[in-house]
Amino acid sequence: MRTQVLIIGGGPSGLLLSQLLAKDGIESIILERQTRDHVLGRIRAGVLEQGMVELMHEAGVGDRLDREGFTHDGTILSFDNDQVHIDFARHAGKPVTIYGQTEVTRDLYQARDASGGTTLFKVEGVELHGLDSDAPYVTFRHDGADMRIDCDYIAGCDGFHGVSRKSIPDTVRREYEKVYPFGWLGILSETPPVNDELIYASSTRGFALCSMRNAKLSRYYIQCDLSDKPESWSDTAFWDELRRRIPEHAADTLVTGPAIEKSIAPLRSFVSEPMRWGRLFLCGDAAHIVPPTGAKGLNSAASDVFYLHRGLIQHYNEGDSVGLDTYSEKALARVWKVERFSWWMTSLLHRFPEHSGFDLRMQQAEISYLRESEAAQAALAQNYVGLPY
Ligand code: FAS
Ligand code: PHB
Repeated sequence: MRTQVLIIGGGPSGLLLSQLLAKDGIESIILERQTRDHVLGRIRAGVLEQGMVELMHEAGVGDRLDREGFTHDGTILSFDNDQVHIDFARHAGKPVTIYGQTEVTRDLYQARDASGGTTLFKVEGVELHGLDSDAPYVTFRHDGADMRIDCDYIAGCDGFHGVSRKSIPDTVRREYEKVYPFGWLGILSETPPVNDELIYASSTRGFALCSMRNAKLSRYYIQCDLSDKPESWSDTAFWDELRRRIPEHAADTLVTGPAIEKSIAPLRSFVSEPMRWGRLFLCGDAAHIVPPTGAKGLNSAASDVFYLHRGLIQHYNEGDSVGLDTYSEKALARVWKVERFSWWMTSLLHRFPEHSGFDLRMQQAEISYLRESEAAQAALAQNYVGLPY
């Protein structure tokens, strides 16, 4: 088999890239390790930057997003019972859209089906070859058969645990990591959201987040110990702890119900440089991870896809490879700013076991400054809604 762009990974990065390329007549094949249902069963991100919304429209999958997505012009940060409203419209001139990653992935799979693109599921043993040549190819097993696909370029969209990043030689790769000493215990419940905007709650007991998927489906998180297990948290224990961490007005009106999904995500900051090696380009979680506090994981995957798509179009349509040659530098410039913001939001809002009294005072001073400074609120708003591509 042969294709122009071989995409490893059928998550949001790989799907969005394939759909944008297809719109421009460039052929791709997606290799996905799991089944489609497994991919669609993942409950992950919920907040889309305007840049991601625009890319979804460019990919021809913006209609349901427009109909069912919630536009938010602000968010609340609360500190015990104090709170600050961050006004996106006033400080950043654009909103964010609440639309679950599951729905993004569903829309993109449906579009890929309609465009007749090839996606091979349940592939095994993917290996990348010839990355530093002008004839790269991948080998893998599918339906019990050994397969090979030759291509012009390979997009490594296979997430943190994928094979692509590790195909870049250790002597070339530079990795930067910070692992946080806590996780997020998240639940999904068929209950009305407690507030019409998200609430990022910092309290002496730890962080909590009140989010949503639609008017009847809420998403809540509480900071938890890394040793915690979802099954060790009853629904009642979760709701009681959430109430202790969010502002009283929210705790008093919170509608609880059975958790239809309960999981714990570890938090880490991670970047692997470079994001290109020869004919391999890394996108999304394959190259970088952020703690979800800034809602940037999915959105930074989108900006990578934007840069790579533009570089490939420029190459194929104009024979100009400047976009591809500057991909890693451009993508990383934005990635590091997103890493900074996600680290800052996490450091501001969570309780750290190793924190001294001084560290606690620093958090409180940061919060007071945020509450009193329009400039500080504007900086948060501009980062949260999404820095320019
Ligand atoms: P993904 O990991 O989504 O997709 C990679 C795909 O590659 C997967 O389908 C995988 O099966 C496949 N794959 C892996 N190895 C392969 C191989 N060898 N061969 C073929 N296929 C292979 N972001 C937020 O903004 N907010 C959140 O609340 C949030 N919560 C998260 C919770 C969890 C548990 C995780 C893991 C991430 C969360 N994220 C969140 C980040 C998440 O949304 C990612 O940023 C987003 O999924 C990135 O998309 P991809 O880069 O496509 O990677
Ligand atoms: C979510 O709704 O899953 C969500 C929203 C905002 C975040 C993280 C997760 O910062």
